Amino acid sequence: MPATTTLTLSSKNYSSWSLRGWLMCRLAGLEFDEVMLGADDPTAKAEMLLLAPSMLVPCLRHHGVTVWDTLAIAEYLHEIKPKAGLLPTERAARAHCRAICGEMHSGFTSLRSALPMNLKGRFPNYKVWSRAMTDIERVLQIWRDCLATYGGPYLFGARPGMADAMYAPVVTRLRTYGVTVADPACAAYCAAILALPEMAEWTRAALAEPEAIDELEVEF
Ligand SMILES: N[C@@H](CCC(=O)N[C@@H](CS)C(=O)NCC(=O)O)C(=O)O
Repeated sequence: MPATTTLTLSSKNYSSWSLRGWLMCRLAGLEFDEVMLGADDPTAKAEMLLLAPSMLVPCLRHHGVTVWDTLAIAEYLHEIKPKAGLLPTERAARAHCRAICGEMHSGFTSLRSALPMNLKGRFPNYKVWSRAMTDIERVLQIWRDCLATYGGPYLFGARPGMADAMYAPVVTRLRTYGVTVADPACAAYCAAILALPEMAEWTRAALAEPEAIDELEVEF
Protein backbone atom coordinates (compact mmCIF):
# COMPACT_ATOMS: atom_id res chain seq x y z
CA MET A 1 0.00 0.00 0.00
CA PRO A 2 1.87 3.19 -1.15
CA ALA A 3 2.53 5.73 1.63
CA THR A 4 -0.26 8.29 1.79
CA THR A 5 2.09 10.98 3.00
CA THR A 6 5.59 11.54 1.63
CA LEU A 7 8.07 14.40 1.84
CA THR A 8 10.63 14.61 -0.98
CA LEU A 9 13.98 15.98 0.08
CA SER A 10 17.55 16.24 -1.18
CA SER A 11 20.83 16.33 0.74
CA LYS A 12 20.38 16.64 4.53
CA ASN A 13 23.89 18.08 4.82
CA TYR A 14 23.48 20.81 2.23
CA SER A 15 19.77 21.39 1.45
CA SER A 16 18.53 24.16 3.71
CA TRP A 17 15.08 24.16 2.10
CA SER A 18 14.76 20.43 2.70
CA LEU A 19 15.54 21.02 6.40
CA ARG A 20 12.88 23.74 6.60
CA GLY A 21 10.18 21.54 5.09
CA TRP A 22 11.12 18.49 7.15
CA LEU A 23 11.29 20.41 10.44
CA MET A 24 7.85 21.96 9.82
CA CYS A 25 6.33 18.56 9.18
CA ARG A 26 7.93 17.14 12.31
CA LEU A 27 6.92 20.10 14.49
CA ALA A 28 3.37 19.75 13.14
CA GLY A 29 3.37 16.12 14.28
CA LEU A 30 2.70 14.84 10.76
CA GLU A 31 3.48 11.17 10.04
CA PHE A 32 5.30 10.95 6.71
CA ASP A 33 7.78 8.88 4.71
CA GLU A 34 10.90 10.58 3.38
CA VAL A 35 11.77 10.30 -0.31
CA MET A 36 15.43 11.22 -0.79
CA LEU A 37 16.59 12.53 -4.13
CA GLY A 38 20.31 12.36 -4.91
CA ALA A 39 21.50 15.90 -5.61
CA ASP A 40 23.29 14.94 -8.84
CA ASP A 41 21.14 11.99 -9.91
CA PRO A 42 19.58 12.72 -13.36
CA THR A 43 16.66 10.31 -12.82
CA ALA A 44 15.90 12.31 -9.69
CA LYS A 45 15.31 15.40 -11.81
CA ALA A 46 12.85 13.54 -14.03
CA GLU A 47 11.10 12.19 -10.95
CA MET A 48 11.02 15.71 -9.51
CA LEU A 49 9.33 17.05 -12.63
CA LEU A 50 6.57 14.46 -12.22
CA LEU A 51 6.16 15.45 -8.60
CA ALA A 52 6.43 19.20 -8.39
CA PRO A 53 6.22 21.55 -11.36
CA SER A 54 8.76 23.72 -9.54
CA MET A 55 11.31 20.89 -9.72
CA LEU A 56 12.31 21.98 -6.27
CA VAL A 57 12.41 20.21 -2.94
CA PRO A 58 10.86 19.99 -0.39
CA CYS A 59 7.64 18.65 -1.82
CA LEU A 60 4.88 17.24 0.38
CA ARG A 61 2.33 14.73 -0.86
CA HIS A 62 -0.55 14.26 1.56
CA HIS A 63 -3.53 12.10 0.71
CA GLY A 64 -3.23 13.00 -2.99
CA VAL A 65 -2.59 16.70 -2.41
CA THR A 66 0.82 17.90 -3.67
CA VAL A 67 2.29 20.99 -1.94
CA TRP A 68 5.67 22.48 -2.82
CA ASP A 69 7.45 25.60 -1.51
CA THR A 70 8.11 25.90 2.21
CA LEU A 71 5.70 28.77 2.83
CA ALA A 72 2.84 26.87 1.20
CA ILE A 73 3.78 23.70 3.07
CA ALA A 74 3.71 25.59 6.39
CA GLU A 75 0.28 27.09 5.71
CA TYR A 76 -1.06 23.70 4.60
CA LEU A 77 0.29 22.04 7.76
CA HIS A 78 -1.28 24.80 9.86
CA GLU A 79 -4.64 24.01 8.25
CA ILE A 80 -4.46 20.24 8.74
CA LYS A 81 -2.75 20.38 12.18
CA PRO A 82 -3.99 23.62 13.78
CA LYS A 83 -3.32 22.36 17.33
CA ALA A 84 0.41 22.03 16.57
CA GLY A 85 0.66 25.83 16.72
CA LEU A 86 3.06 26.21 13.78
CA LEU A 87 1.71 29.77 13.52
CA PRO A 88 0.81 31.97 16.51
CA THR A 89 -2.86 32.04 17.56
CA GLU A 90 -2.88 35.81 18.06
CA ARG A 91 -3.52 37.65 14.74
CA ALA A 92 -0.82 40.35 15.07
CA ALA A 93 1.79 37.77 16.08
CA ARG A 94 0.72 35.58 13.16
CA ALA A 95 1.22 38.53 10.78
CA HIS A 96 4.64 39.14 12.32
CA CYS A 97 5.49 35.46 11.88
CA ARG A 98 4.50 35.51 8.20
CA ALA A 99 6.51 38.69 7.64
CA ILE A 100 9.78 37.32 9.01
CA CYS A 101 9.23 33.97 7.25
CA GLY A 102 8.72 35.88 4.02
CA GLU A 103 11.94 37.80 4.65
CA MET A 104 13.87 34.53 5.05
CA HIS A 105 12.14 33.00 2.06
CA SER A 106 12.97 35.81 -0.38
CA GLY A 107 15.90 37.56 1.22
CA PHE A 108 19.39 37.23 2.71
CA THR A 109 20.85 36.12 -0.63
CA SER A 110 24.34 37.29 0.38
CA LEU A 111 24.24 35.21 3.57
CA ARG A 112 22.79 32.22 1.74
CA SER A 113 25.31 32.28 -1.11
CA ALA A 114 28.41 33.16 0.96
CA LEU A 115 27.67 30.68 3.79
CA PRO A 116 26.07 27.62 2.14
CA MET A 117 24.50 25.19 4.62
CA ASN A 118 26.98 22.43 5.43
CA LEU A 119 26.28 20.59 8.68
CA LYS A 120 29.49 18.53 8.45
CA GLY A 121 31.66 21.60 7.80
CA ARG A 122 33.53 23.65 10.41
CA PHE A 123 35.35 26.73 9.12
CA PRO A 124 36.25 28.74 12.24
CA ASN A 125 38.45 31.27 10.42
CA TYR A 126 36.03 31.85 7.59
CA LYS A 127 36.00 35.48 6.42
CA VAL A 128 32.38 36.66 6.27
CA TRP A 129 32.22 39.46 3.71
CA SER A 130 30.37 42.67 4.53
CA ARG A 131 27.09 42.06 2.64
CA ALA A 132 26.69 38.66 4.27
CA MET A 133 27.43 40.30 7.64
CA THR A 134 24.69 42.87 6.99
CA ASP A 135 22.26 40.00 6.40
CA ILE A 136 23.40 38.29 9.60
CA GLU A 137 22.87 41.49 11.59
CA ARG A 138 19.35 41.78 10.24
CA VAL A 139 18.59 38.15 11.17
CA LEU A 140 19.90 38.73 14.70
CA GLN A 141 17.70 41.86 14.93
CA ILE A 142 14.67 39.79 13.90
CA TRP A 143 15.48 37.20 16.58
CA ARG A 144 16.06 39.84 19.28
CA ASP A 145 12.73 41.52 18.53
CA CYS A 146 10.83 38.24 18.64
CA LEU A 147 12.53 36.95 21.79
CA ALA A 148 11.92 40.28 23.56
CA THR A 149 8.29 40.49 22.41
CA TYR A 150 7.10 36.88 22.86
CA GLY A 151 9.37 35.82 25.72
CA GLY A 152 11.20 32.89 24.07
CA PRO A 153 12.78 30.36 24.10
CA TYR A 154 11.52 30.12 20.52
CA LEU A 155 10.73 33.02 18.21
CA PHE A 156 7.02 33.12 19.03
CA GLY A 157 7.12 31.73 22.53
CA ALA A 158 7.06 28.41 24.33
CA ARG A 159 6.76 26.08 21.32
CA PRO A 160 8.93 25.90 18.16
CA GLY A 161 6.99 26.72 14.99
CA MET A 162 7.12 27.80 11.35
CA ALA A 163 9.49 30.73 11.93
CA ASP A 164 11.96 28.54 13.83
CA ALA A 165 11.91 26.02 10.97
CA MET A 166 12.55 28.82 8.45
CA TYR A 167 15.54 30.18 10.41
CA ALA A 168 17.01 26.87 11.65
CA PRO A 169 19.42 26.61 8.65
CA VAL A 170 20.83 30.04 9.58
CA VAL A 171 21.55 28.77 13.11
CA THR A 172 23.56 25.91 11.60
CA ARG A 173 25.39 28.29 9.24
CA LEU A 174 26.53 30.49 12.15
CA ARG A 175 27.99 27.36 13.78
CA THR A 176 29.57 26.01 10.56
CA TYR A 177 31.37 29.27 9.75
CA GLY A 178 32.26 30.18 13.34
CA VAL A 179 30.23 33.42 13.39
CA THR A 180 30.24 34.79 16.94
CA VAL A 181 26.77 35.56 18.34
CA ALA A 182 27.57 38.10 21.07
CA ASP A 183 23.99 38.85 22.04
CA PRO A 184 23.08 36.49 24.95
CA ALA A 185 19.41 36.15 23.91
CA CYS A 186 20.39 35.20 20.34
CA ALA A 187 23.11 32.84 21.58
CA ALA A 188 20.57 31.13 23.85
CA TYR A 189 18.18 30.91 20.91
CA CYS A 190 20.79 29.18 18.75
CA ALA A 191 21.45 26.71 21.56
CA ALA A 192 17.70 26.04 21.94
CA ILE A 193 17.33 25.28 18.22
CA LEU A 194 20.39 23.00 18.08
CA ALA A 195 19.09 21.19 21.19
CA LEU A 196 15.76 20.30 19.53
CA PRO A 197 15.51 16.48 19.25
CA GLU A 198 14.42 16.92 15.64
CA MET A 199 17.56 18.94 14.84
CA ALA A 200 19.72 16.28 16.51
CA GLU A 201 18.02 13.60 14.39
CA TRP A 202 18.44 15.57 11.17
CA THR A 203 22.10 16.31 11.96
CA ARG A 204 22.87 12.65 12.68
CA ALA A 205 21.45 11.73 9.26
CA ALA A 206 23.36 14.56 7.56
CA LEU A 207 26.66 13.47 9.10
CA ALA A 208 26.00 9.94 7.82
CA GLU A 209 25.55 11.13 4.22
CA PRO A 210 28.39 9.85 2.03
CA GLU A 211 28.59 12.36 -0.74
CA ALA A 212 30.25 15.76 -0.65
CA ILE A 213 29.15 18.34 -3.22
CA ASP A 214 32.35 20.19 -4.16
CA GLU A 215 30.68 23.44 -5.22
CA LEU A 216 29.05 23.64 -1.76
CA GLU A 217 32.34 23.07 0.03
CA VAL A 218 33.77 26.57 0.57
CA GLU A 219 37.46 27.24 0.18
CA PHE A 220 39.22 29.88 2.14
N1 LIG B 1 11.23 28.61 -2.65
C1 LIG B 1 11.50 27.21 -2.48
C2 LIG B 1 12.98 26.97 -2.60
C3 LIG B 1 13.29 25.52 -2.72
C4 LIG B 1 14.69 25.24 -3.27
O1 LIG B 1 15.36 26.13 -3.82
N2 LIG B 1 15.13 23.98 -3.11
C5 LIG B 1 16.43 23.57 -3.61
C6 LIG B 1 17.12 22.67 -2.63
S1 LIG B 1 17.84 23.52 -1.28
C7 LIG B 1 16.22 22.72 -4.83
O2 LIG B 1 15.31 21.95 -4.93
N3 LIG B 1 17.10 22.90 -5.76
C8 LIG B 1 16.98 22.15 -6.97
C9 LIG B 1 18.22 21.55 -7.33
O3 LIG B 1 19.13 21.66 -6.52
O4 LIG B 1 18.22 21.02 -8.41
C10 LIG B 1 10.94 26.77 -1.11
O5 LIG B 1 10.64 27.66 -0.29
O6 LIG B 1 10.76 25.58 -0.91
